Amino acid sequence: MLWLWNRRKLFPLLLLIFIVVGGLMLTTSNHYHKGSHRSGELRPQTPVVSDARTVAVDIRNFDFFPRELTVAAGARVTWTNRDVAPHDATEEAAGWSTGMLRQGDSESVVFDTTGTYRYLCTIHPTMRATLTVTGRGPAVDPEVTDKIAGRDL
Ligand SMILES: [Cu+2]
Repeated sequence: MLWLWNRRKLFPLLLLIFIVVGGLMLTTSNHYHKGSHRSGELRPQTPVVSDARTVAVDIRNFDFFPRELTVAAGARVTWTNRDVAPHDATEEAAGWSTGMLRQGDSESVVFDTTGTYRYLCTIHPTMRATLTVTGRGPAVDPEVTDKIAGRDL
């Protein structure tokens, strides 16, 4: 009789423990999954070529958009941080940098010298991108370029 009484009390308690532990495991794995974008596996992106005088690069989800950008010499490229986390865009050869950008901050760099610049975020070195400056601007519909860059999305 005593055993039966205990068992009846024990069952709801065990059920509660299962629910709490299961919920915690689910939450933990979910957080782990959300954090996986920092592991260096970046989603593929379409390279963007722009002949515009001013070109925008968005920083969001620990990534640069567009990650591969080609602009014409003399273009002003503006990086804007859309993340809560601070980011920067710094050339690997340390030739130029936006400096640290907090959420919503923007910084522009004017590129007069042709070449290919590889840059990264110094706090999150898995965030890497390439900027190519060409001598002449290729004929690209700026509206299409804007769509590819995600500014209309
Ligand atoms: Cu960063």
